Amino acid sequence: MVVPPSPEGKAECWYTEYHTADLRLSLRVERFLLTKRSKYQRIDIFDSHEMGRVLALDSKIQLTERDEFMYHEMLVHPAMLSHPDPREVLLIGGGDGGAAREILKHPVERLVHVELDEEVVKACREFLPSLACSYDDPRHELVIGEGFQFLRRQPDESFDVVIVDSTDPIGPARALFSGEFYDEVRRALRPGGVAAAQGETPFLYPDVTSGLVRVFRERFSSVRVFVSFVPSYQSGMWAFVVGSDSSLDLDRGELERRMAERRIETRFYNPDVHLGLSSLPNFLRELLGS
Ligand code: AG3
Repeated sequence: MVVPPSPEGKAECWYTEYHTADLRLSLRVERFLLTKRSKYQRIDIFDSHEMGRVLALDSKIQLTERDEFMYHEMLVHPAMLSHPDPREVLLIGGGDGGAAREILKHPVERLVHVELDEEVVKACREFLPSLACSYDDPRHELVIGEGFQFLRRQPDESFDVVIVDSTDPIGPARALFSGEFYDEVRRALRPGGVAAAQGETPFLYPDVTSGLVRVFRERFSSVRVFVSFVPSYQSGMWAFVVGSDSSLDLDRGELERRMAERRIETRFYNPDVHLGLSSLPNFLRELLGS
């Protein structure tokens, strides 16, 4: 294969992810650090020039060091701050550790973290220490296994918050977008509990986002959709869904008070972002019917 030279005349290596048959994103690679096949998937970790270190699973970019805070903070803090006193939290997926890192910024007593693929945890502990930094925290209990099965074995009302940090709804992660799965999530939540999940891109895959929102609305009396930015994901526009049977209508003052009380420090999230990004643009009001 002939590698075309870069504008500076150097050989180039690009990592390309297809977002649709007609749209793709490419990152110029500095060097590959890990390429392996686990029992479940192919794991790639590489350094890119523009976005820092990257984790990809089955050729789908899961995170880049440069923009992961925009994803993990929006997955975790709207849900955690919507609960007045989250003590026991369940995290499903997110073996890279980014969501766990954000959850443990809150004064929780216990985080039960269920991840399918031990090899992802191992790889991220070695190559992505800024994400996989809470595995040694005594509050962080890692369980290697399947999230759905784990939930089925949980007694009712075990957790204050359940957060789902899944891959795209392909293969084993498809179940994590289903009504049956959220029946279990709901059962595992204590009264006033809060559930949150990543909702994919409503710009490119509107049916996936609206399907997940429907699943939440059928199960929780209060549902909020946050639409944020993650430049390295498909289209850059990303949804996060939060549901509860308690009101999710917190005002700025209450969010600020909770954030200050818990001494949460963030780079992306703040109460104004919380309120602004849960106000949907018109094309999404039409899609999601709100
Ligand atoms: N999980 C959602 C990533 C989806 C990106 N999809 C893609 N590139 N095709 C991210 C997990 C990070 N903890």
